[in-house]
Amino acid sequence: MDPDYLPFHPDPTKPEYRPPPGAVDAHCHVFGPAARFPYAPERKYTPCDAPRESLFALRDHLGFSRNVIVQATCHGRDNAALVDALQSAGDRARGVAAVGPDVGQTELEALHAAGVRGVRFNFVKRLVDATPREVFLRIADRIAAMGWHIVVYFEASDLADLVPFLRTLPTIVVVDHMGRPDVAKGVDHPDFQRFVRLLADHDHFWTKVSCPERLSLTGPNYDDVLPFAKTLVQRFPDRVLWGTDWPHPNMKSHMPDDGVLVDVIPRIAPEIASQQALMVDNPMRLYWASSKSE
Ligand code: 0GY
Repeated sequence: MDPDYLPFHPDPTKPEYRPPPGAVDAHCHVFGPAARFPYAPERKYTPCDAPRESLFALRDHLGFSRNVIVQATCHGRDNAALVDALQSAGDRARGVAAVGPDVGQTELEALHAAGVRGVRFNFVKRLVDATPREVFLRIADRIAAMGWHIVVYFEASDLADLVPFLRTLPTIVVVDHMGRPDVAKGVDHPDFQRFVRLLADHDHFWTKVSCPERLSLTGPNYDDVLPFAKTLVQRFPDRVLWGTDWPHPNMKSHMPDDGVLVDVIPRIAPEIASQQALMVDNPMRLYWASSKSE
């Protein structure tokens, strides 16, 4: 399979907004390089290689201190590229892995030592074949015992069906990309309000106010996505995370300039206190509460 989406931006601008000291890019990926870390045979897309060196250079260029690297479906349950990046980053990265229900305890402990603090459950139909919910629950029990949390990725249209299941998960649950709202419907639409209610009713639900580039119908500067992110930052200031989503897998319409994405931050979190929570305090609490060896 040839790469089937746009390559990441070769030369992102320097953002005007300076993230606070210690800022965390809490959603990004490493892909390959395929020669060293081959993509999973069962993958639904083949990304462009996006090696750790490029991620760390972007981190420094954008003014961030740390990364949370999330296992993407194109690497399946082979977390080798993720672990390699975590080890090379020292204390400056944590990870979210993909594991099966029968993952060995030794493997879980090795992932923990590398800096993994969560697993991702992917429900997006274009990205994965469906996993039975009892399998997810078995994984959840395994990783809850490690003190990890669960990151979930789904489309807004699947939320109503998923809510009863999500409520049964035994750990903190972080929802990727605001639950992928249909921004054409507006924040007052019952679909987005259902998502807001999920967070309002359950304080172990968090979300990433990320991916304006995926959700926007208008493109940069992503004005149509701002009300969604602002609502969540305002209502749940201590349960929101922000990430670039570099290298933006499967983006076909446009490839975002990561500097422009960083300049969205003060528009969704206008106060210094909310920026500090979003960029530093929340991700540090979730991912850096323990050192790698604990
Ligand atoms: C993302 C987005 C996508 C892909 C994956 O696991 C993945 O393959 O997450 C996507 O296509 O929406 O969250 O970075």
